[in-house]
Amino acid sequence: MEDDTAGTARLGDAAADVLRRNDLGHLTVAAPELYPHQWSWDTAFIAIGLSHLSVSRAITEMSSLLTAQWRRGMIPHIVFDTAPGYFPGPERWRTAVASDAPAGVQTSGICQPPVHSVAVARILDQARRRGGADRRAAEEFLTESLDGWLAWHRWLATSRDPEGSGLVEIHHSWESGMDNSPRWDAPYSRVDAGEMEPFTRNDTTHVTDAAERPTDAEYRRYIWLVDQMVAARYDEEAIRRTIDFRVADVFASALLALSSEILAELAAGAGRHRDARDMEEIAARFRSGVIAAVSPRSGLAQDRDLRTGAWLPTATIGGFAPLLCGGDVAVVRRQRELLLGPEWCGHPDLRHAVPPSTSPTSPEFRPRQYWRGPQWPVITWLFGWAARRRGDEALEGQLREESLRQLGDLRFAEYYEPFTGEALGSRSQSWTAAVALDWLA
Ligand code: 9YW
Repeated sequence: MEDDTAGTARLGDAAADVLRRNDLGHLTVAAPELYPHQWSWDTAFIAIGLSHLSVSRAITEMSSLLTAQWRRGMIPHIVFDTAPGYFPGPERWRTAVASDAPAGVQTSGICQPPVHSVAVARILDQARRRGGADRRAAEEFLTESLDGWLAWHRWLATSRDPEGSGLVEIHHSWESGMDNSPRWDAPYSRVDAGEMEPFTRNDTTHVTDAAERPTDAEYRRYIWLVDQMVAARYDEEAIRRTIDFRVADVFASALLALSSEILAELAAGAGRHRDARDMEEIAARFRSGVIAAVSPRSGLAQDRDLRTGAWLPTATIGGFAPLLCGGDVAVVRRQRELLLGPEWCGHPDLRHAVPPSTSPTSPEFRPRQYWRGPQWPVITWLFGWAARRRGDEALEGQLREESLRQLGDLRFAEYYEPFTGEALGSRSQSWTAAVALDWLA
């Protein structure tokens, strides 16, 4: 058997190789065939991985995402490159109907969770450790890009929470990053996709076992919502009045709280004290929103269907939002126990003790199907990173060790079957390789 050092070096080399192969120069595709474009939250994780290989390449990744920012502040969930074959592409998103879409670049018309300041801070840390030209480049990048990140957070805090509830409203499950999670089953059951322009999916030609992807019925609803947003010309108020899916997302809200806290630190470091205070306020508001959404019975945070007012109690990884943003010591303590307990990472049949996307004890759990059960390395990393930030090195260490064991198959899969450890979905997925590099650093 090879020793640990050789295994570690092999994993690091293989991960770096994935990022190199997926690199188009100005952006890294999320995955070689299935996702041949730039995705918003993938970019942040990819840049974190890249920062270990080249600080300047990591900066390029983040800058190229920012060039696609919409004029009111939204960072779009996809920035399209020229490769054909992804559906829905620009022709279905039709963002030219919007009044604030950027010129000269094609994007989708929705957003994804805000994790970008985590990447900016990580790049800066790495660059300061290296010093010299890297340090200068990263500090310059922070000065140049700060207004963009601030505008993004302000847009989320206003357009996506006009009433100041402390929860981010989403209009499509793609905005949560967890497309077909059972978190969204109840709200989707009220989305009645009617007559629509026909379409052909491409994803199932790349992932041969269609059972690992969302169903056709789910896709019809996904595209129905896209068409509804186009009809509303991507005007946020019009969308809120007309769209069939309006949900308060606790996981995105926790990430907004956490990222705003980090952005406040970055702004303060750059001498921008008023902006820092604004970000602290946003962090505090969304942290409270997340804590207020915790069910005293289950201990998990709940999303809320804003069309009916109903809380959504399904036991998914989204419920651990407080472990990302903190805000209540007792809630966090209980969640830590739950996460490590038999309904989650401590389930006796798991191959690797990392969080499944849905609890294996939940009736909605499906071990092979996308966000309905499989383990996603990027999510494991996020919980590990947040634990370390909170000072919980024991939790971080445990997640890191188990995650590295899982990634030792060198496939860099999009997601993994929790009981067998089988690689599922896309292989050579960029953000999976990126988190492997960061775990190893
Ligand atoms: C799709 C790129 C994206 C992720 C999402 C994930 C998936 C795209 O892939 O969505 O077409 O299904 O759900 O979180 O950003 O990796």
